[in-house]
Amino acid sequence: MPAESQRDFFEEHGYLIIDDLLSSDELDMCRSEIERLHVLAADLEATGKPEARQFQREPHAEATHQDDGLPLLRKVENTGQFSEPFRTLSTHDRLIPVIQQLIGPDLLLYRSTLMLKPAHHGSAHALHQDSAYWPMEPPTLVTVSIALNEATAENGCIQVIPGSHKWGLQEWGLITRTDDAITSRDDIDVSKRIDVPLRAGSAVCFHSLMVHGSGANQSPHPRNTALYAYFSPVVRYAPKEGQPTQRSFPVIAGLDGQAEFTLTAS
Ligand SMILES: O=C(O)CCC(=O)C(=O)O
Repeated sequence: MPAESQRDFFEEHGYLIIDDLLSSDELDMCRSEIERLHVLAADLEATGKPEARQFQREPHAEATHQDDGLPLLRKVENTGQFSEPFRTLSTHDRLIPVIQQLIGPDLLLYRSTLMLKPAHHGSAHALHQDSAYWPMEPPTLVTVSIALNEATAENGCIQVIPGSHKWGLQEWGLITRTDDAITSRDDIDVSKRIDVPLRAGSAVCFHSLMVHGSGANQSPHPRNTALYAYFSPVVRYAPKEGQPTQRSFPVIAGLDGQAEFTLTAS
């Protein structure tokens, strides 16, 4: 799709698919890095290091460990801190021009996360808007979720309600993550929800007001994704009471090539 049509599609529907973003070599590298991060999680836990908190265990699995003895994880936050390959992936040269088309040339990174759904275990993620939880205004961030394995309805691919980024910011409460969670709200027409299946290496970008979630993994295949949220420096940091008044974010593009940019609450 030409760049201009990509932007039009995103503005109309709130999401955009990028087919075949990663090569098979890049996918292999991501998969071995995920294995290394599981080993690291086990080490950090065993030695009681505070960084272990960035590695979240799958909350609804009966087992605590995979068959190979490594912890059953559902999420790794701030991957750039622990992993050079996942830090580099946030600057991928086929991805960044697409994000720049959507929100402009200067890009900061709000979040870098691995969302892991182990085979048979990965729990669902109830519908929500990311901006309901993020202290950033206006709510115009863009997240990309890169499929590191094939993502299907059976293994819990992303689900979206197309056009819901135009609903405005709403309250969603605590995000339910049980096996069958769809939404904790009774006023949402879930019949409009669609699955976004992706080939391994393809990606979906979505607006931070897009209503989205994901199903449980009921399949024998893992569903692992690398998730990055970007924003333009027109977005302000608006912390809630008790949160720090300043926060620094990695610069991904523009802003005179500086490594980090610090935002202060106004
Ligand atoms: O990747 C998923 O399963 C859902 C992720 C998600 O909705 C989020 O982190 O906001």
